[in-house]
Amino acid sequence: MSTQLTPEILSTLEKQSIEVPSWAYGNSGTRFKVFGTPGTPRDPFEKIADAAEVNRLTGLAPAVALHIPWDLVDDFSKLRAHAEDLGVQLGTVNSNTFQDDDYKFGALTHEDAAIRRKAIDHHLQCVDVMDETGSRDLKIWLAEGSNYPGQADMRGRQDRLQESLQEIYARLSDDQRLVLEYKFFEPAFYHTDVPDWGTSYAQVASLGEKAMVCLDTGHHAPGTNIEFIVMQLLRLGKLGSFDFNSRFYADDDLIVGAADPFQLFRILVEVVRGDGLNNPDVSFMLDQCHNVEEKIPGQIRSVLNVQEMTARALLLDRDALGAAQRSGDVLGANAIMMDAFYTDVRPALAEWRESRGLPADPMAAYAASGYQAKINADRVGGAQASWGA
Ligand code: PSV
Ligand code: MN
Ligand code: MN
Repeated sequence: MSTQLTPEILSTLEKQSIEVPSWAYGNSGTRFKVFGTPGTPRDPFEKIADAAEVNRLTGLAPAVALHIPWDLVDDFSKLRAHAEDLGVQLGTVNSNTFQDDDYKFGALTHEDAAIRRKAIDHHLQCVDVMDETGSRDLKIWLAEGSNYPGQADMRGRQDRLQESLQEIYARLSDDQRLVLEYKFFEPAFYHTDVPDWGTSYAQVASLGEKAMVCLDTGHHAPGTNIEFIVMQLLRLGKLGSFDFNSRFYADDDLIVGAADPFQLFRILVEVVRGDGLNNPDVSFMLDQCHNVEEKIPGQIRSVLNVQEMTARALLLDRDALGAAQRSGDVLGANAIMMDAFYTDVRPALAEWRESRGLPADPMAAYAASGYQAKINADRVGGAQASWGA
């Protein structure tokens, strides 16, 4: 076994888990076109089966996030048993207040109490689902905001948001949490009600300990130093979860680590620095769509990218870095970071996977498994699941 990855690093990597989103397995696209693909799941049970395949081949993805109502089923205990039979768990429950005409001008922030009531009730229903699925986290991303200056009373909306969140928070049991995701724009273009980590932090801090911030890596303005935000939220004890993905322009939801592997490395360096790795308070999730590539291999590639970059972050020589920082050795400190980043850990990880009974190359193993051909043949008829249905 290669000595590059020490036993200590390997035992840390062995504990890593990354939750995958049910919607990654459905068809998705842009506002221009959603491409259908053979073998796409037709219901939540089939999405879970695909997610379980990712876990079987990588040992990295033991939980699947659900989206309500897209993944609504009559009996969640059956879905839970189905997941457990396949070796995975049902994870975070995502609410959805962005596909209903009533929410055109807001949901939890709406001026009309009846619409706020409906949006709060939807979240309470999500917590009911969590009770049945055994999920810990309710993830709230809100598509609320305005398009034109003067259109909305931004201050009043913050107040109503807090009131609505308080009611949802009060419904959580002791072992459940709420994570509030921020996003700087889209679908609203002038103001967004939870645009940044500061707003999310302010909203959740006044709720209580069970409310945390969700950081989606694709939800920042270009050039934002995301690892600084990671550091700060960890320092404040309020980083509840990551939605990992990558982006070139906006909320592209591309494969994590594909657009900017160095940024992913820098984020993971701060995660390790702030004790956020394998920390139950800090969930690692993917929030991605696979519009043109195959979905299951897309998810396999994604969790492997997170694992690879975590290994590189763990290789960082922190003692040497600390010494360089303290002595003002600017270039020396930077060289230590770059040494870790440029270390190719792929052969060592492949060897290590094999030693644990996993395929050395999970992508190749999937291609050889026959699973895709089987689902292509089996899943004919019925409506294919898509992002949004
Ligand atoms: C919309 O921006 C979004 O991509 C958010 O990141 C959510 O996490 C996701 O959809 C699922 O609701
Ligand atoms: Mn997200
Ligand atoms: Mn997003």
